[in-house]
Amino acid sequence: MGQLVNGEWKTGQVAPTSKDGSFQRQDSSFRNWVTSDGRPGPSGEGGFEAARDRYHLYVSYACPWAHRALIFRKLKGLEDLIGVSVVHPDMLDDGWTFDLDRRGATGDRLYGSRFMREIYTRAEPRATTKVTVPVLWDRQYETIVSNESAEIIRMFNSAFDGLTGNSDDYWPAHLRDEIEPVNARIYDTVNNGVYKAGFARSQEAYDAAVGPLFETLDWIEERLSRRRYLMGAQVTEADWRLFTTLIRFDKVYHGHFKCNRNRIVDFPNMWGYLRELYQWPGVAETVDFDHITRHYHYSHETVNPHRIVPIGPALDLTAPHGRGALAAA
Ligand SMILES: N[C@@H](CCC(=O)N[C@@H](CS)C(=O)NCC(=O)O)C(=O)O
Repeated sequence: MGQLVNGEWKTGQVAPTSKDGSFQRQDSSFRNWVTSDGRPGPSGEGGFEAARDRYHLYVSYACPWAHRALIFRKLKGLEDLIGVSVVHPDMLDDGWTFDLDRRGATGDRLYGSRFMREIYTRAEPRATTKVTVPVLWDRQYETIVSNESAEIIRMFNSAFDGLTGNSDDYWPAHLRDEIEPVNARIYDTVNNGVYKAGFARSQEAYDAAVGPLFETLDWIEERLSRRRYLMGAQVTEADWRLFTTLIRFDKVYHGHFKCNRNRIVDFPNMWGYLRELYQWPGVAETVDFDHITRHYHYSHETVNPHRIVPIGPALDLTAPHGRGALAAA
């Protein structure tokens, strides 16, 4: 584990923590937007016009943030337009690598790099940044468009519609005001909450994370007893953002990150909902439990010093989900 400082790789601690032992996630450093006509998006520079074969996605199958981007690439029919490279699941002193000795790891399909950090220094030779996935890469300008998954999925949601003819909308205008606070709560207490619990270096920091995590899961469980999806009858980005944490929960976060008040299988509504989303056309192909289980247990030496990768639990995600019977309101 490390990061780039003026283009040089420096190894350091696994996860940034503050004085009180709480985990601090750093903001992403490349924040441009692909748009249908190349006009600038809400942040960064313009000039990134949607086009076939111009953009490339670097992901890890292990990473919940990268997983969002992979799901949107699938749902929006972007696979023929945007290529993908998958890093090796082990993230050790060299950060993400393009080693090939694991099924599913593809290597760097554009440049044949050894390390993910080379993609960052190719964009900015003197970069000072963490080297995270996902990265949306522009082959034309040879630079990083964005390394912020929340924004990459919004680009994928609409920027390429004119090229794909796929106008499925997971961020519909009439629900945006309602989606925002749900995203914010789930991001803070669930998506990032599991990391805050798992990387806590004090009892207080752990308690401060794990309490709100399960309060939010209780709140979601109740909501899903009345609504098929978080926003009601329609699947939105809020569901896909939640999905990537739920799908990792029982396999990884429950044990490795000590998020063990309950498992997802203990929440009947959320468990059915998780199975429905997993069974959504194309989505199961984006889930690689081998990379997920291996990455966390093998890479986080401070959490699991002997790097022993556990056996289970077995989950039957293909069992009928029964969610169709729920009133859609
Ligand atoms: N805000 C980023 C976070 C991405 C992120 O933290 N990815 C992790 C993997 S799950 C990573 O690449 N970590 C490498 C590191 O922290 O050095 C996003 O949502 O895109």
